[in-house]
Amino acid sequence: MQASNTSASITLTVTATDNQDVANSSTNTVTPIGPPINLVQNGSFETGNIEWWTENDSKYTGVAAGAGFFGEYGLSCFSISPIYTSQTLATTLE
Ligand SMILES: [Ca+2]
Repeated sequence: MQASNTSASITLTVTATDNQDVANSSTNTVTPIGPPINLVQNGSFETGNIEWWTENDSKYTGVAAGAGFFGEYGLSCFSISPIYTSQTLATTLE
């Protein structure tokens, strides 16, 4: 995934390659209205805990130092069963 950000818009390009090495990509540009708002609370787990997130099975998920892709902390998951963490985002349609 590539992302570029200007003051007026954000462009994301996602490229996926299948097991036959056939690549396909899609690009989308969005233009935010109003000041940026962080809809996801604790989205990078930098509180060092699972605060704001709901786990379907907390035995297999947690927040660990050094596991972060961004920052110090990241979500740690270890299970072969389907597990998830989720968060309900408050949005308003205009
Ligand atoms: Ca993080």
